[in-house]
Amino acid sequence: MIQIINEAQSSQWKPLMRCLFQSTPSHVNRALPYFCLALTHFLFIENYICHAQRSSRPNILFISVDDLRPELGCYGNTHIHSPNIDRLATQGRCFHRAYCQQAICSPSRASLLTGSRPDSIGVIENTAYFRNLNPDIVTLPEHFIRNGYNATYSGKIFHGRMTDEKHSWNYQPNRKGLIRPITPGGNAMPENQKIFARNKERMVALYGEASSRGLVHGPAYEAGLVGDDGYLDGYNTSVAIQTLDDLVQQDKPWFLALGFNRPHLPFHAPKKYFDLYTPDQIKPTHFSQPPQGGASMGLHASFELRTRHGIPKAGPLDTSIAKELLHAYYACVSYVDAQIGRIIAALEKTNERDNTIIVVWGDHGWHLGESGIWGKATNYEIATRVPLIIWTPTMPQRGTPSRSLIELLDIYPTLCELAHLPRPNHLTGQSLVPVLHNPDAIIKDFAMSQFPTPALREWAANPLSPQMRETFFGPLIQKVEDRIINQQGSRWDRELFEQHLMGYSLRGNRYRYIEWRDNRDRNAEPIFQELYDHLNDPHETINVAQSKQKEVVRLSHELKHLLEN
Ligand SMILES: [Ca+2]
Repeated sequence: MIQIINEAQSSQWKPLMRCLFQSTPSHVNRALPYFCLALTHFLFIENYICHAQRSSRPNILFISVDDLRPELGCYGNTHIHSPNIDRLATQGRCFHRAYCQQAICSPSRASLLTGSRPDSIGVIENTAYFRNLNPDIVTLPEHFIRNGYNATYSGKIFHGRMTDEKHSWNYQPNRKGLIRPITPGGNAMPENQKIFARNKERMVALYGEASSRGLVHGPAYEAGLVGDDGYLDGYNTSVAIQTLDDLVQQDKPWFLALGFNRPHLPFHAPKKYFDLYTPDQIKPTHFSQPPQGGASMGLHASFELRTRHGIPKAGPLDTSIAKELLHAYYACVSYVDAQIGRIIAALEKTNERDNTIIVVWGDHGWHLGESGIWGKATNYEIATRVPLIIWTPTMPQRGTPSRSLIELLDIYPTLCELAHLPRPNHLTGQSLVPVLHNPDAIIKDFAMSQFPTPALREWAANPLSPQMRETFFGPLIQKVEDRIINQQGSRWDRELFEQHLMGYSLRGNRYRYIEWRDNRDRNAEPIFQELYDHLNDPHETINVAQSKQKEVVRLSHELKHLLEN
């Protein structure tokens, strides 16, 4: 086809060139209409070639949301205002049993974007950079670049500064004319900026270097008297929209990633999103106790939240703070939902939606008081289950959700198959295309997640640092450690529990099985086992491992098999 067009193009050009280079003024007058006609044909054919190149491969709009649990309208939570995500779910495939591979930002994102398990790439905590550990690994956007795409991002896709600029992105976002909001410490309101500055001064004076390990923050939430672009998520959406308008003018298909920072702490959003909720109608969870007989190292002490101004540094949160935090989290969800509405509307305006695949995913869940804690970083359902919605231009049975167990690392091979790209050999996941074709399809029996000693390694493992024991968190860290020693007795060994203990969590159809292992010896007996029966106990309130040994043996065998393959 391209060859025929090139020949056609060339035959159009020959008389035109003769006119331009061999003509006198009178010839020019006579040739002018012919010139215009040829030019029009040329532009049409050029446009056709560009469009043909672009439309032979679908574009990808890849939307990530930080710390978003599947508490959305499309997951049956009618108290949440998420109309844009809900609409996409009714038009596409909403995955009701999607799980992250580790419930913390960097390992979850690195796993999804490399299509590998956290163990395989060596990224099991926030500070490890997958690229340093795996210099030649090909990431998802990098694979698209290698196959002729422009790939670019706005906002948080990889974690922190580990953005893999050299390999994963090849196109500059268009920020022209847009003003990045100035929000010291993430705060838009002057009074909260002052609290942040005072807190910083105080922490540095009290703890010196240790204060830089996450102790300096303003309030946990803020209802900002600003517009959408008064916080980064709105601004990043505006950047993505401008960039999209550029991308559609190029002669390559595109991979545009837009990453939202909310509802990650601090729960800051424009006030209009707080106003969508009535405080009196917000209900804290009924399941605020740790699971009976659960692993003492499986739950942390909500360190990350407690670093925020106004949150108690120890003990349970009272109901009024719990309700305020829930309100603010919900406001952040609605704020992000509105931005997702903006980018999808912008895509529709470009007339490219019919050739674009849309993916919306959250990197992990979040305990909003469930099991008595606030934060991510556990192996339980509430932290590992994530929202995932995929929309394609041609999928059947739109709006019918899937109940197949799936893992975030399945996204990479899915997008390869949808875009007709070869599947890189290093990928661990399975393509979700069978589920996109048929919502009843089941592609796997288990979703696996992992987390090393959450009690000590939440909040970027800061509780492990010796300086942290000198801060106001010292007594809380000691309490957490005492709780582990109390349950584990002679199995307590500081080096093991701080550095080598890994909790592996298998979510099957009925059960969640968690096995705590010494990762130095794959053949050693498990240190502790947990089993939760979702048929009778969907909120994981009782560890039934002791009374269901047959299931424990079966699932331990399945886990061993998965770890060996
Ligand atoms: Ca996150």
